[in-house]
Amino acid sequence: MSGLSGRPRPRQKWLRWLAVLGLVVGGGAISVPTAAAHPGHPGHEEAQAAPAAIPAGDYQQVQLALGSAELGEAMSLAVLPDRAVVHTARDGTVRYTDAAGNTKSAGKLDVYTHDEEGLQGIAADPNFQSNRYLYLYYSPKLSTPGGDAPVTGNAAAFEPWKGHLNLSRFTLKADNTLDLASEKVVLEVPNDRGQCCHVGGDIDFDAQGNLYLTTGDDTNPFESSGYSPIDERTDRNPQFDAQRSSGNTNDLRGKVLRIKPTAAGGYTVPSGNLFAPGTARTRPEIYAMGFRNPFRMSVDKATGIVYLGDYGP
Ligand SMILES: [Ca+2]
Repeated sequence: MSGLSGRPRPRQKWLRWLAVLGLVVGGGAISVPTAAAHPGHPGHEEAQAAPAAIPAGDYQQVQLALGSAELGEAMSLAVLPDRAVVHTARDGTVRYTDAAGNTKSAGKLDVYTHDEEGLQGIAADPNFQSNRYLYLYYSPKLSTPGGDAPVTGNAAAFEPWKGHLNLSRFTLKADNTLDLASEKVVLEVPNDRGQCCHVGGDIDFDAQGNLYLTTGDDTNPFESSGYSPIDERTDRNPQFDAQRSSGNTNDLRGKVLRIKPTAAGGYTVPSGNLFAPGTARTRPEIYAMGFRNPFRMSVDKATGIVYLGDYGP
């Protein structure tokens, strides 16, 4: 899974998500075994405790989709009111699996896919039944150069690699395909492209209709010997310093963001976030911060408690 490793390993991803597709529809709550090799952090794997056993009787596994033709490099999913499932693949494909297990492509976004970028999370609007809105988090193609960004250089050298991710709202048409022309970009998350890692990108709603989005620290952790990536060398690509993102109160990366989408396609900021609107050098969308790659998240509707999986040592 790209959230764990420096380089995507598609086969492992879809194998894992195959299991998740079944668990979600069968029982609601998800528990997925952790542990995959993390090449940048030797010993990390061994340090993890064995996961607690899941009482088998609490879960029902229903296979909905199988194999790369039906899942692609699977990333995330949302269950619709009629128990159909919409799911994303990193190459930009949104797939629709009906409750009987028939899968089809619902559309494809044109995405930038260097390292872990591409299409990430998907969520259905709380009023999906009436408005047919889906929210997607993805890297639009833009005019970013191909290949890797330079590791060292100056600001001018790094400038072409500035990009962003979109949190966008789309309408799912009556035939269960995505209306690409319906896109409303709700929120842009500026980032740096061409270097690994950590996009985050899970989306969920609480019972008040607030949207929660996780964002990764957009920082390469593989050249700091297992310590925090806080490289301050001035000729260094900024993507080796998480102080600019995860540790920055004025940046949307390495965070849980919490906003209230509006009917027009924008958003307002609900009260109770980390920084009151108007506070100098902060972003009011920030609900929690200091994360590395908060790759999976679920908001408990009854309590508002956010359950979060932040990958990393
Ligand atoms: Ca990056």
